[in-house]
Amino acid sequence: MKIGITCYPTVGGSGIVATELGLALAEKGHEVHFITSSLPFRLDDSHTNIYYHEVSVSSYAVFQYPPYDLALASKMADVIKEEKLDILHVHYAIPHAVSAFLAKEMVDGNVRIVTTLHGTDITVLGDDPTLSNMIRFSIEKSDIVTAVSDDLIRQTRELLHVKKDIHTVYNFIDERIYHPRATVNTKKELQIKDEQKVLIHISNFRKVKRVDDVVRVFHLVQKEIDSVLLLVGDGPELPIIRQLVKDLGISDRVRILGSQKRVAELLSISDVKLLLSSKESFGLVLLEAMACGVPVVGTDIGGIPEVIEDNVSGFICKLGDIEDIAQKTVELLEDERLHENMAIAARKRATVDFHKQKIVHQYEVLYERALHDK
Ligand code: GMT
Repeated sequence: MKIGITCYPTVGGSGIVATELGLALAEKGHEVHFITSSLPFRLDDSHTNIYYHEVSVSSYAVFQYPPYDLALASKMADVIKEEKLDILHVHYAIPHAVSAFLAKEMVDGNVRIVTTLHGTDITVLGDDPTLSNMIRFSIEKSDIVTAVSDDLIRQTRELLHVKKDIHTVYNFIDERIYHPRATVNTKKELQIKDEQKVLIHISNFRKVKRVDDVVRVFHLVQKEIDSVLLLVGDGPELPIIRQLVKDLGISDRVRILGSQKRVAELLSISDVKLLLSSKESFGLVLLEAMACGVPVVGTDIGGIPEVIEDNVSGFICKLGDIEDIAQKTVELLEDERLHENMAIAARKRATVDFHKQKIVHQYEVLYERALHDK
């Protein structure tokens, strides 16, 4: 098939999943055309069957806001026509599914639109009265709609009253990157003693990630267990988190590492990963940790309980229940046998239930269906 992919090309989970999907489809022999504002993270020109079409926006004095969505629609229509695309797979309803709808109109309907919902477009924007009708419209007008968890489908129906069929297609990771790595010097380099346990949190430090809860949990854990917390990523809450770490007097035990490319290496020295978000449609970082053999502790919200099997590959805790989360984390770190069993179960879950080829095949089946239902 000839498949166009549009996503936010930045480092976020949706961009990673869209890029990995494109790469996997190209490896299977499909022709893949990325139509994005810049080269997606992890994509370069060394891949067979992959093409990149950059969307550029003209800025004229009359435009108070440069019309990216229209430039994208126009570029999509050009690529559909020139490259004879069968499928245009857009990640995020706003603005990508809307631009795709316009592009499809411009080419007289000669393409099928597949829209994947990743979360923020529904759980945050779906509540915004200036956008909710547009989001619903773009979903209803797509030929096939997928979401990254059952919970996201539930929320889409609840918030937007969408009637259309939505298929759950879970996220996946590239096992060639995420697997337990041999790490000889990493602990030493980060001034962590061999015997110290390592907790890790990775996110974009938005309010919904509740990184303050992570720090408060660690504050309790380190009283019981000799341990260090790695904070990986950057975002608006980081200054507040830095201050909290100082106020709690744990600066010597917290390593604030900013954005890092060597995530698999950092996960490989970690004993537990915490994701305590208040909104999380899937939690790709959980899968990354699990694939590296790291048990995970997450909150009982969104798609997190669909990723972590409670008491098997990690623990599911009540949102904001700092004491219970700390107690479960201590239990996991103290009980070697429990930790080993959970590490094995976590890796198995990530690499079997969320196996890349299995998920990529699910998308292929949906593409076929979209073409068949023409
Ligand atoms: O979590 C974010 O803030 C980034 C956002 C994105 O656009 O990548 O993540 C969303 O999509 C990911 C990939 O499907 C999911 O793993 C994340 O759970 C989801 N984030 C939220 O729902 C908050």
